[in-house]
Amino acid sequence: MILPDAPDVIRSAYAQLAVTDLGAARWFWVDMLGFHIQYEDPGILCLRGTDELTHHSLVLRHAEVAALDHIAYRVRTPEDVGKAERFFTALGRTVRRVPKGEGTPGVGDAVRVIDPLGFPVEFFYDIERAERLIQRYDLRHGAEIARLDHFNICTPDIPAAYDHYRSLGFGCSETIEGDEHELYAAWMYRKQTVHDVAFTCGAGPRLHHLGVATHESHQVLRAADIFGALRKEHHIERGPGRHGVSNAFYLYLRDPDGHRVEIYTSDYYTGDPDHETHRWNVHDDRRRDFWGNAVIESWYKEATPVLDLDGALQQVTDGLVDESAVQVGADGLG
Ligand code: 4SX
Ligand code: FE2
Ligand code: CA
Repeated sequence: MILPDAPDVIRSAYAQLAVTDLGAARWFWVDMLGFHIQYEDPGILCLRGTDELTHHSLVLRHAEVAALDHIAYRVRTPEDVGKAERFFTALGRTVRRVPKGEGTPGVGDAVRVIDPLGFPVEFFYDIERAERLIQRYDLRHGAEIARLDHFNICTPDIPAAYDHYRSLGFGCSETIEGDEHELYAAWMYRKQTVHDVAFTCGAGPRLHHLGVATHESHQVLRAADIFGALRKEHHIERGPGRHGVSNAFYLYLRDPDGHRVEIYTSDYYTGDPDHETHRWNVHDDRRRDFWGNAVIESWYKEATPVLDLDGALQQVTDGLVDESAVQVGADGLG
């Protein structure tokens, strides 16, 4: 089948999470991580980082069950929203138009789909602009989050995820592969960084984590120190450390509902047209932590369930490969 043109995706733009206690979520994301509130209404908070000039990069919506409501990609032009609609319709997927005013606050006409991996994904062009806070040093607090960097999703079939995102025009910066080049994980991008989306093999569709960027590694360390000082160290799951893949400095936290977030800084430029994929062997114990520190089991196994377009929880399918069972030092598992 010849598919219609793929929409021109700019970047991973925002995620909307369902949270069971908006006050607790606000403490975590606003007070501790340092997101700024752009819009607030009973039941919903729209948040952004200091560098973001659009309305939000994270939306927290109150619900009975914690879940991923949807992830969203911004596209280059209003016409690309129609392209997304035609592209996913040709794939036989569930596709829904969400006119301005009926979807997420601040976002104009959008299209929501259940993609071939089972994820609820929005494509939009139009979004309200926001005030520049990059030099409002007086407003900075907590981890001083600058922007959303990436989505990491759990999906059972990594080659299928790779093929789908290739068909949407994504490049591949890095992979983790077995001895026969079987894919355990892949990092894919539209903006000129290591990734907008990465795949962790496991039961899916589930959201593994949101990656949010700080400017400097000391902000990552400070976030960990603040959680420790407040006796809230149980929110720290993995790190701080240096990733092999991406070279970023990182810290994984769990929010009050268990949604995972990675504070991430100092990856690299990938924008040259002949940028080559960097391939890690799954037995290299520097791949997930460059210093060879163990990855704990919860990081491989636990993730956020995802909703369908009607707000119902989706079933998951088990992963085809289990990286945590591979015998390497960096896991301390297997
Ligand atoms: O654990 S990995 O070093 O493979 C890794 C995980 C690299 C970059 C990421 O953003 C990530 O979540
Ligand atoms: Fe990440
Ligand atoms: Ca080791």
